[in-house]
Amino acid sequence: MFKKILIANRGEIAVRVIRTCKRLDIKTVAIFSEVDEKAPHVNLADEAYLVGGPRVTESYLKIDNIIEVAKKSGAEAIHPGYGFLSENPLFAKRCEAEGIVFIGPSAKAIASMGSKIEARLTMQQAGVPIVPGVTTSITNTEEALEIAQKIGYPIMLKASAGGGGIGMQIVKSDTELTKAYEGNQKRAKAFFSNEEMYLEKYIENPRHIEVQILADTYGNTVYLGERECSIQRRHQKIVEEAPSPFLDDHLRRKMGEASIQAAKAIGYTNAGTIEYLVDENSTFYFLEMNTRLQVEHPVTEEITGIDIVEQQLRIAAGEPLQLDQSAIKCNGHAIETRIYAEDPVTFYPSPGSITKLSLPEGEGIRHELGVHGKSNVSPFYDPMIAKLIVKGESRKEALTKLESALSNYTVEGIKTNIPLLKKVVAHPAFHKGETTTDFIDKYIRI
Ligand code: MV4
Repeated sequence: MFKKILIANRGEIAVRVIRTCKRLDIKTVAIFSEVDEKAPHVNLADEAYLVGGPRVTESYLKIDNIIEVAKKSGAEAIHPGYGFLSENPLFAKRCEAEGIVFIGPSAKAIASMGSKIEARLTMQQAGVPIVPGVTTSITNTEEALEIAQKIGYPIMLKASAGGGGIGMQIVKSDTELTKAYEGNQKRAKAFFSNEEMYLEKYIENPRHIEVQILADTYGNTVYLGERECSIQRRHQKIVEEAPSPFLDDHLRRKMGEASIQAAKAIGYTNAGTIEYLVDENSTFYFLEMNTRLQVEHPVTEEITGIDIVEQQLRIAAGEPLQLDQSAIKCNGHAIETRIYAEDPVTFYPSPGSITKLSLPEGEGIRHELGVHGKSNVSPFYDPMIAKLIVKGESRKEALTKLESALSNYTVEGIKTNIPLLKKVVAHPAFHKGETTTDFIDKYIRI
C-alpha cells in the first residue's frame, strides 16, 4: 500500500479521501489556492502546499504545479477526487510519465468514455443497450434530418465531447432541427473545442439510475448495486438514494451485469459508474460512463458497507479485489442530499461567510463537509458545501430520519438550498418513490 498520497482537490471530497487515508495509515498531501488557506482539507492533511491563485485554472487545474508538489513531497500517488483533473486523460498520462500512480483508470479508458460517440459504439459492440440513434458523428443538417426522420421525433441532439447536460438539445420536428443544428454545433465548438454531434431518440421523463463498479488490474470486476439520481435541477443532482425504489432484483442483476460488460469492454480499472436512463417500461439504456469517484458514492457505501475510496487505493496499489460478486450484499436504504450555498428559489450561488454551523447527529446520520463554522464560501468554486447522508433499515425509516435531520441542520450567514431539500423530501410523490428527472419542475417549482 502507498505510504503517502497527494489529493488534487478541495472541499468535502478532499476531506473524504483524507479520512480513509488516516484509517489506512497513509500520509496525505493537500494542495490549496490562495483563498483556501484556512479550508478544512488543508488543516486535516499531514502536509499542505499552495499551488496558485484563486481561479481553478491557476491552482486546482495547474498540472505542472501539482506534479511539482507531488515530487517535492514524495507522494507516490495522486487521488484526483471528482471534477477538476479527475477525467482528464492528459493528467493521467502525465502522472504515469512522472512515475506517479494516478488513482483512477488508464488515460485510454478515460479518453474512450470522454467521446460520447465512441462510448456508444463501444457499448453497442459489447452488448450493452444504448439509446436508439447513431454511433458516428453527423456532418451536416441534411444528414441530421434524414436520420432524425428514421429515429422518429422527439430526438436529442448532443455534443460528442459533452455530457452532464451541456451541449444537448431536445428537438421535436424538422423545422426545430434545422434551427437547432448550427447553434448547437457552435456551442459544442465553444465549450469543448470539438464540434462533433450525434442524435439519439429522446426518452421522455426517464429515471436516471447508475451502477457503481469496481475493477482491479487482474480482470476482476464487480458491481455494488445502483443509485437512483433522478432528482436534479439544471443537470445537477440534489438527492440520491440506494437502492433505487424502482428496480427489482431481476432488473438490478441485468443492469449490474451489463455494467460489468461495459467496464470489461474498455479494460477499465478502479471505481467507475455507468449511467443509464430507465423508461416506464423498465427498458434501460446506456447514457455515459463516469470514470471517477462520484459525489453520491456514500449511499452505496452505506448499504454495502464497502469503503469505495479504500478500494480505489488498493486497486491503484496493485492489490487484487478481495470481494467477489456473491459476497456483496446490499442492506437497508440510504439517501443523500447535497447542501448548496445557493438561493433556494433562483438556484443562484450565495457565496459569503458562514457565521454558524450546527449539524444533526445520531445513528444513521453521516456528514461529508467541506466547510467549518467560520468558512468563507468562495465564488470561485462549486457552491456545494456539504452532503447529508442518512441510512435506515427501510426507505421509510431513512426518510423519517432525513426529514428530522434536515430540520435540525443550521447554516447561518449564507443562503442554502435546505428549504428546497425539505420540500422535496416531504413531498408525497417522493415518499411514493416517484422520482423521475422532471420531479423539481413537476412538483416543486409550480
Ligand atoms: C437524455 C435524456 C433523454 N433522452 N438523452 C441529461 C444529462 C446527461 N447526462 C444526459 N441527459 C439526458 N439525456 C436521451 N436520449 C434525458 C436527459 C436528462 C437527464 C438525465 C439524467 C438526469 C437528469 C436529466 C434531466 C433532464 C434530462
